[in-house]
Amino acid sequence: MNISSQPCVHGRSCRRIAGLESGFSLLEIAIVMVVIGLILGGILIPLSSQFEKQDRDKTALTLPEIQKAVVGYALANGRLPCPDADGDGTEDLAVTCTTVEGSVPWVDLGVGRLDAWGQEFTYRVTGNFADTVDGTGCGVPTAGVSFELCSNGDISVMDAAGGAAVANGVPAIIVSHAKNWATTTSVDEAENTDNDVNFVDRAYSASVAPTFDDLITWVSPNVLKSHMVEAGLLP
Ligand SMILES: [Ca+2]
Ligand SMILES: [Ca+2]
Ligand SMILES: [Ca+2]
Ligand SMILES: [Ca+2]
Repeated sequence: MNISSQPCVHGRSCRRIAGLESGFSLLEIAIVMVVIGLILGGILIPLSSQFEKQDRDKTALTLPEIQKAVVGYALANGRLPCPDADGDGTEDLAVTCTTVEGSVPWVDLGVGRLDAWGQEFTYRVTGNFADTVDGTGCGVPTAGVSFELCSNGDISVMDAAGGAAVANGVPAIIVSHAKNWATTTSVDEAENTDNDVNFVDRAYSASVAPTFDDLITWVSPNVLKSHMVEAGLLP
């Protein structure tokens, strides 16, 4: 900008201001970029948190539906469903379950296949609650029912890997591995992917190690048995 070509009532002041303008231009751009960065960060970070919350809320509503469907399946069939082992949504068994941990058999249960992040729910069951053998061997079996009032599940839920018990004797559990499915390095989340009877259910944490975003629900053995007794299926 040519200062002398600009109309100016106060010539000396204008020259000083114009000089400052050309000196500030780079600084101004930097400031504007920082401000835009702060504004975008201030918008996008809460926005992504909001989207994740929506996904978590949606999945948190689906889990109890699956839990109810598992109990309903037991009322209709006298046993818990086996997991789906081959990805077709139907349980896989021949007398005993093909695998005790796999996917929720969503076709048999009539529930949604995927969580809000597009991943199948993990489902684990105590094998002798889901086989076609009456009872579990703890008492006199009832014909047509795979478990008894004295039966206990083999799944344990803890508040951390190697931590305190949250629930014991659980016959069936359903897990959404949430946003970071299969990429976790958290020991508490690894406990939910290592295909054994121990699971962790604890508070969400995205920043403090070990992080945790899994969503979990399980079938209480006592709730299951009380439904079976109410339905006249167990004595
Ligand atoms: Ca199957
Ligand atoms: Ca059985
Ligand atoms: Ca997870
Ligand atoms: Ca485990």
